[in-house]
Amino acid sequence: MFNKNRLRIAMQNKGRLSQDSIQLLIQCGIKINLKKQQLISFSENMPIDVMRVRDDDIPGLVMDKVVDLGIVGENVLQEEKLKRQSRLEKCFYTILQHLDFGICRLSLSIPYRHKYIGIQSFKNSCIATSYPFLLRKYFNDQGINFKFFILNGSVEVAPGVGLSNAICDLISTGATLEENRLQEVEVIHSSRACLISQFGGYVNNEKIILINKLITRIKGVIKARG
Ligand code: PRT
Ligand code: ZN
Repeated sequence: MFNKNRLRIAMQNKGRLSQDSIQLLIQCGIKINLKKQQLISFSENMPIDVMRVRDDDIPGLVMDKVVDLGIVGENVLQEEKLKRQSRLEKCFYTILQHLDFGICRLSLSIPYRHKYIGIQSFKNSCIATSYPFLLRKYFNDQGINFKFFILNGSVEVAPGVGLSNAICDLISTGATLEENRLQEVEVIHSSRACLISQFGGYVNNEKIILINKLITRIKGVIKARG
């Protein structure tokens, strides 16, 4: 069980952000014995507990005040924010610190063989994505009608098998696009991992002191890594 007096941090269990998130805490001097199957781990030298979950659950755990802090990609954070706003659910949070990993962009890509003539090319087209809310906001802001198809993995194969005309997916090196003969044509959101907290409402002064200490250390680690 979580002890409410200890600082609770949620981070990704298995995936692209997990090793970097753990490494960051270690470099901040937090001694933590992470066991593979364990959802919650406890620091031995600081009043900090770590909860390891799927990245999609992290913004909600922070917004619902289950944990104090979370390490998550801005892409996942923004998607959850738009989802909650569309349902008139609460979505209070603060980005305390942008981090130096998880850097990627959410982009629109189309097959190589199609000539891109600007954003109007997407009018009434079908776009496969795992980020329907970010995608919808982008096209609503531009006043363009489109259809979307939600895929939670292997989005890049959708145009090749005739599921969609285009995709809206994360890119870091561009190798996956190349393998699937797709070209990136518009960046709709730039992202990196960030440390987020609950919005205000801290009654526990010791937690505020600890959070500030952690942020100072994180800043130091990022600076030292250059
Ligand atoms: O299981 P869980 O839900 O926790 O994990 P997940 O499978 O949803 O996410 P995961 O581990 O793949 O990614 C976690 C976070 O890492 C994302 O939310 C981003 O914030 C960040 N990130 C950074 C990326 C990438 N770079 C990235 N390249 N997430 C995914 N990709 C994928 C992309 O979807 C595509 O399939 O990598 C492929 C493209 O990579 P390149 O290098 O070929 O361009
Ligand atoms: Zn996920």
